[in-house]
Amino acid sequence: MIKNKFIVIEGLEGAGKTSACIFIKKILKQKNIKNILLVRQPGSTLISEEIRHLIKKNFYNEEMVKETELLLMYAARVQLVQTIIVPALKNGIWVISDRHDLSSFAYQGGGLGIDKKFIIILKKFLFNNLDPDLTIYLDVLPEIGLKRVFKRNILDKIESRSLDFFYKTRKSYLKNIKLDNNSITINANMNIDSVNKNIKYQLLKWLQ
Ligand code: T5A
Repeated sequence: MIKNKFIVIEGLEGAGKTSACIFIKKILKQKNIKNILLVRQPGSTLISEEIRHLIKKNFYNEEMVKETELLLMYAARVQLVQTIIVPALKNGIWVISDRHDLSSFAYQGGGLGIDKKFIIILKKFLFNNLDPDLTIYLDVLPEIGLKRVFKRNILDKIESRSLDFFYKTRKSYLKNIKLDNNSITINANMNIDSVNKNIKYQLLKWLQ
């Protein structure tokens, strides 16, 4: 029997991460893997969901500085990791997370320009290197991902940022994913059936 794993799905807005998490859970179930937990970041605990709300909110009379945004991401993350993810992994449960550290490197590092060294220090201090067994990066062009998100009509603070911000974020994703040997990149610009087909092929190969 395969040992339980920590799988992370990454990508820009509208890349299809949430859809992919549900699809991956279905594939794992078909492989007779029963104990699977889906989480999202920021969020998935009462406290982390409150922090998520704070992060996404537009405070019209005050700008949230980038360091505050980064620290809030990590506050939500450490709460989720310590209370849910680590106990689940210790109990043999498979964890699929919609985003993790790489999002902070891409958005707050690449997009907002916070020094990567500072994020590495935070990560090491908080998690003692809890890295995913597998990261699936859904690579989408910002215009295509945002077009999917725009269909929802209401945009949150981060979704309202410039195209330039999302290009910088994607550049950082592409740079960091190249350095990660435990990662798979999927072209997410295609229709959902083609994306799912590729995810399934790569995931089954990885599980062998
Ligand atoms: N953030 C988060 C940071 O800045 N730093 C961090 O460290 C972390 C953890 C989270 C926000 O926080 C930021 C990033 C985000 O701005 P969120 O609402 O969870 O906020 O945002 P996302 O995680 O980006 O979620 P989205 O819903 O916007 O995008 P998904 O999950 O990638 O996409 P999904 O699956 O919900 O699909 C969106 C729509 O597109 C369709 C779906 O049916 C759906 O309607 N779709 C496709 N359509 C056509 N072709 C495809 N291939 C499609 N795939 C999905």
